[in-house]
Amino acid sequence: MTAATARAHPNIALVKYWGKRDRALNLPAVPSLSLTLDRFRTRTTVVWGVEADSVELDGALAPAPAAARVLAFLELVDPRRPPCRVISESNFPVAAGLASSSSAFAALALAASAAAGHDTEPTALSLLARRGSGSACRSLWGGFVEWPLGERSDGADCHARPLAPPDHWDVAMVVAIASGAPKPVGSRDAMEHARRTSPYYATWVQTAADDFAGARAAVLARDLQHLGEVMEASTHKMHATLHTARPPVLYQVPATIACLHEVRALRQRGTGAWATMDAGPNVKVLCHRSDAAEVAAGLSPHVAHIEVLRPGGDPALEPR
Ligand code: 2P0
Repeated sequence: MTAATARAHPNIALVKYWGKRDRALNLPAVPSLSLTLDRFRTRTTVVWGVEADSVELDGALAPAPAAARVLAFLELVDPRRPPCRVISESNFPVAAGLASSSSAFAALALAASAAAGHDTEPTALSLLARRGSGSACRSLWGGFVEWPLGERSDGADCHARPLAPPDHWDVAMVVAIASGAPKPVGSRDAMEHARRTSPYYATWVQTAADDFAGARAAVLARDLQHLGEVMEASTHKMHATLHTARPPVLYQVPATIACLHEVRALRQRGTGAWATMDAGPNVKVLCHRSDAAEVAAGLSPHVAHIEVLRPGGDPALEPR
């Protein structure tokens, strides 16, 4: 029996991953770029070689579909694995829409690989984590991370890589939690639904490379206005594929729209703030750290809860 415990932070896409060219291998249709957050993290222990498989999430036995997904992931680590015990806990609400699957599968990839005595080099782990959840491949590094498409049909070159470290840029992500209600449709099903039924999906794919290149250059140049404009274009195009799917998927609630208007009003008053949304109603606002308190104050009348986060670091194994 061997055991390992790993911690990883979630990441928020500034240019979105949305749609797959290969569903079995989780190969994206578009390149994406993200910011890894501080403070929030998933902590996962894997015990390799016990009597029977078990999966515990946030203090309770995992529901069957979640347990099956975790155990199927362990088969990727080693198809001849022994029974394993997995214990995972996140210090942030899943309902916060903070990409919990990104930190979950990054932490699981690191803990399981270490427990199995395998390679824990980050690129190998990024390839592995991608199979669990696409966005997880970006949580193998802190700071700004890019996930280019790769070229190979087997996905062997489809992994994320670091673009700039956490201290590259003094930015903040202000998260406005517009609703804690369960999502009407999960992101995995929603992106496939948009791919199959939205007439705008092809345009989404065609224009993604330019957004990726623009955001990449803006991060390296620390050009917040350019990055913010590209980020907003990416999120609204992603949601346009949902609004034009059949039937449409609408994640926004009234508080979401109020936050988007507030962000625009902040900009009109001279504060550099730009919004992004994922597969849920919550709004995440990118700004300079020095403006984060003002942005949070502007958003607070519209929502019940606000979190201010900064760029976070790499995943890590806990010392034994
Ligand atoms: C992202 N999202 O880039 C995008 C933007 C949500 C909206 O990656 O099917 O849970 O496991 O690969 O990673 C959420 O999708 O999907 C996601 P799978 P995942 O962060």
